[in-house]
Amino acid sequence: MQPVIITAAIVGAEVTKAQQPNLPITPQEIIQSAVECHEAGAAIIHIHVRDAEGNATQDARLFREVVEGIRARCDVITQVSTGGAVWMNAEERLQSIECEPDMATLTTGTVNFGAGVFINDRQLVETFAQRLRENGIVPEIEIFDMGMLDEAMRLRSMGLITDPLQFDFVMGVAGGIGADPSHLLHMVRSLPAGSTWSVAGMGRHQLTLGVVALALGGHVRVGFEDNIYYRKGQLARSNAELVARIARIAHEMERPAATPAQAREILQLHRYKA
Ligand code: KMH
Ligand code: ZN
Repeated sequence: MQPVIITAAIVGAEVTKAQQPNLPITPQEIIQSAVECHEAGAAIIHIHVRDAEGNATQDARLFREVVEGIRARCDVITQVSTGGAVWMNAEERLQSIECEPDMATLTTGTVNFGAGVFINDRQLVETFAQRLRENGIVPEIEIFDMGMLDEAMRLRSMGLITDPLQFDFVMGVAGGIGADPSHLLHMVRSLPAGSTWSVAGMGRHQLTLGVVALALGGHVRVGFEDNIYYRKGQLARSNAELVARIARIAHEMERPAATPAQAREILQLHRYKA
């Protein structure tokens, strides 16, 4: 079986320190958490940043500080969020790619997001895809609902994204597709040949859908952005604790955690590099 690429989504835009006291907020805390996750088996760090008050921001300088700080300490793949938070406009959201990350997220449609709306109209999505392409940044296509897959196929036919495509199925967001393994199977079966995929299950589904992904040959995302608990009623001590658990289970299932170098090969990240 192929090694599993573990992505650690260590900050997010919505979780607060009040909910999870071990949430990394400052650049130094985020860098430290990224390094610990790398040591625990993560090959990709999905990055959001926070301002001095702990609020989500897409401040380019903060992203640069975090990405450069991570790169100074390990070779883990840096993947910045272009999603930001639901209250941000497109221009604000795109600032994150200025730090020349390895990858960035690309959500291909609008979805209800709890009480908010995560707006990704066609013009925004096409602009984001174009900007990633121009800057040699490999997109991870975030799928919050089934129709977003069709929109991704439209971008592919327009030449705005090219194979092999990497998808992340975000499942269990209030307003998006439910965290049902049968939905996951249906989406996986709809992918173009040669695509790679991971699953990000919300809350308790992080673990269960992660295990389903391991069995199906997919990759897995864990971390505080999607889930703050180790088990019901018990907060996780760190992002790395969640990474280490899925790495242990993966090892038992003959899916060793991919190194960043292996993940770069699997995702063909080198295709954009000179
Ligand atoms: N915070 C969500 C509204 C991404 O990182 O690209 C969007 C999000 C997706 O987190
Ligand atoms: Zn995110």
